[in-house]
Amino acid sequence: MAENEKNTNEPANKGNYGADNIQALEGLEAVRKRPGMYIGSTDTKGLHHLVWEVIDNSIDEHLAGHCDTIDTIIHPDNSITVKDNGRGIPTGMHAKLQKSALEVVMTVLHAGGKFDKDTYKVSGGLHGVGVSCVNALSIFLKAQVHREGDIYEQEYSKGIPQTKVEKKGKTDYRGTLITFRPDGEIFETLEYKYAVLAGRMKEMSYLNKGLTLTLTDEREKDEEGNFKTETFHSEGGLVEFVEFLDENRQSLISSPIHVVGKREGVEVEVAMNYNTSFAESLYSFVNNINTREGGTHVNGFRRAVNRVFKQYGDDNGFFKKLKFNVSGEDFREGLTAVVSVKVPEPQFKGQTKGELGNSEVTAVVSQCVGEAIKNYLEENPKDSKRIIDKVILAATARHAARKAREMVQRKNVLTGGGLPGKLSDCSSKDPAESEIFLVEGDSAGGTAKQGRDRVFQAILPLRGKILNVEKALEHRIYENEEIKNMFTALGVRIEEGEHGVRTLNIDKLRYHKVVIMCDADVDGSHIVTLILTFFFRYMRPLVDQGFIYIATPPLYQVKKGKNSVYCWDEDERKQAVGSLGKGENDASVKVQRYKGLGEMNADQLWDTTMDPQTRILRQCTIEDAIECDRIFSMLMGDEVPPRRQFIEENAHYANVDA
Ligand code: 0RA
Repeated sequence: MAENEKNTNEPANKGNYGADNIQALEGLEAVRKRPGMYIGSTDTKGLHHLVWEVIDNSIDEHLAGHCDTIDTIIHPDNSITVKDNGRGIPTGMHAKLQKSALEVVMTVLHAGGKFDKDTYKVSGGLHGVGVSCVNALSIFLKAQVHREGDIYEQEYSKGIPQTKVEKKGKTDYRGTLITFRPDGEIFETLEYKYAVLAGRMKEMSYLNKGLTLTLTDEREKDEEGNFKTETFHSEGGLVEFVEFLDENRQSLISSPIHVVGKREGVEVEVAMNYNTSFAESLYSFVNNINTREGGTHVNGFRRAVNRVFKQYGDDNGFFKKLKFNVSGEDFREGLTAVVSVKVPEPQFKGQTKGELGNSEVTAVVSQCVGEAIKNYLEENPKDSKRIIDKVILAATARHAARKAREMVQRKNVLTGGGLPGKLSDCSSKDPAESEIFLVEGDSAGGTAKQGRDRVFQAILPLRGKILNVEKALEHRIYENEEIKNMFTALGVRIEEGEHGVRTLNIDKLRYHKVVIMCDADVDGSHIVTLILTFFFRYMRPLVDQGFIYIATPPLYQVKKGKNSVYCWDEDERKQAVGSLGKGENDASVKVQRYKGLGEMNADQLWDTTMDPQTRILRQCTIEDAIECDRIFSMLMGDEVPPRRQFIEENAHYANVDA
């Protein structure tokens, strides 16, 4: 570092000090004026982004070979500490700016951290804006550096130093600790979500094998008074990642196919597995950043998979009996893969910058993956045949599915968007104010129809248990009456693009609230899960955009004379029994356990569950997509033991209904 400081080539110029200082302030002012430009948004996503910005600097230290542990703590006031055992942010005098390098790193926009250009910055948040942005957006930040036996500290508020860089004593430790509290003037919410942080850390541990990440939540204590804490570490990297993703699925092959390669300065690592399910789970990363919308690296991967498997099947005559061609998408069913590339200068595209744009990456990935799969197929004929058999099954089913899907969608178009007969639509045509209730059973559907506000609330009754899409071939899904009704009522359609990639077109979505309303019992929960599985696998954008909700009917009505109270849980019931009567043994107090929506009349259903003024709607959001994927595959897939265990650990209704 010392060398780099001298390397700035410019004489120390005291006259510039003021000007540089002003520049630094202007930079941070810009961040505070337009935080969205720097961290994406000021909602919960932006809030969490601050943590990734800080951790990314520590990951850089890991990638440079100087750091193996990163500890993150959520403090009770939702401030965050990130501690690493890297080299420590340099504290010496920055020749050009005439102040401590620590202050420069923390206050100058884009100073980033590394002044040396030898190592390209491989990690880095989506925006890669650096820790000075976090500083600018924090009401309080303290940087503590343990370096060469000394502790240094500086504090800031809104990015402005509140103290000098001060020596705080001696240390045997080496590393950096950053503690920050996000500014309430900037962020819409200040509450950190453990699951969001843990999910991403788990992901990072697989992407950076050998690195240990810990997460501690000081807001939550267990019975023994210990804080909630988890450690994330993987020695197996991507192979372990894929095994984890497929833990609850049945594998077709003995172990994942692993690809490691480097070409034209681009590092490629892929692990892939085939399982007996019908879903594809593909996660892609560029420089450790999750590229949700894929991009050139994913295209290269698909190209290789399609080309090499197709060639292998053709060469061995496996496809001879088929009356139609296998196509790209047939290689996707039951595929679980993680594609990770390291690109020196990544270009991100798309609405959310979640798509890699660098065109040269396609060929690089395609070649690396192609070679590796080819070798694998030659060396593992038994596993290869199993994959090919699965592909043939997929191709056959696809043929049927396309016809079925076209039928649903064509009917839709021909009849001018004819709505399902079972739908009681609302009169409003404004999707933003319209709601649709998906109601379990015709009888509850009838009650809901009477109870609703017909101006903006539509009712679609669903017959009992809808199809389990996790276990069904795709064409069965489009043949299913309840699912067809949902497509037509919602006004959404599936479109097929390159490589058979399906996207959901929601331009004509007719309601911005899609409310799943089921009985408050075990069967009802099962139906909610079935419907959510369907939305997660086939209408994912509706979940991502926050259009999916779950209604919460009350569990009890507690009544004494003319007074009555609805209760949503056991505690509320106890309280109501206490406040209305003389406690549990008071016989004039009546407790009704509502097991089904059908036990309520239309007025009660409106008052408790449908009236926007009083109801409780739970919005479905995805905090951790990977965990979600695993849980759906576990709840709805073939493997029974993990499901039984999950239910035993999580069953809430068991007590109530026992
Ligand atoms: C600048 C230069 C060097 C390391 C860092 C910054 C650095 C930044 C952060 C942020 C969080 N943890 C960090 N650890 C290190 C290189 C230091 C050297 O050459 O000694």
